[in-house]
Amino acid sequence: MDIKFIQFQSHGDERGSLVSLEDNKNIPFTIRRVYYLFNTQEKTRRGFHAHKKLKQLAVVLKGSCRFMLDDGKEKIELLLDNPEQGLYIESFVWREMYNFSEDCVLMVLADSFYDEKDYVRDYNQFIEMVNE
Ligand code: T46
Repeated sequence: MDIKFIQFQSHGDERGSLVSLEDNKNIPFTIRRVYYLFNTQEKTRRGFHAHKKLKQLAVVLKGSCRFMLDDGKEKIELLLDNPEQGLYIESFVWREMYNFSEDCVLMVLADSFYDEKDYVRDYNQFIEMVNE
């Protein structure tokens, strides 16, 4: 599986760091939605779905968490712990998130509004769909 991390330019000086995210510039789509996960529990595993069309970019603003990405052929585990980079997640990739640090704030940029019909929440159905 081709894993794409996007490295952001960080404007850092003695006052701190600043990262700017812009539609179709350093973000490879038009941003229609932003959501973030926080107060996550270390032992909790979330996700367990793929999307039919949605493309997203996940950025850990604080702390860390792990992602397991599965395209139906290969499973890859990744650590997100750097607010200067984003993990690009295309459609038809099963994802699970876990090992959240206590202070984890995970922001996700999405190219569409929330639509439950875009979710594939059954793993067997996901495998059937990717093999079609
Ligand atoms: C994804 C991973 C990384 C909304 O009402 N609006 C929204 O924009 C989102 C994302 C969720 N919701 C509701 C739906 C559920 O009742 O919030 C609740 C929790 O959502 P979910 O169980 O889907 O959360 P995760 O952490 O399993 O998955 C989320 C995103 O849904 C998903 O697209 O890729 O984060």
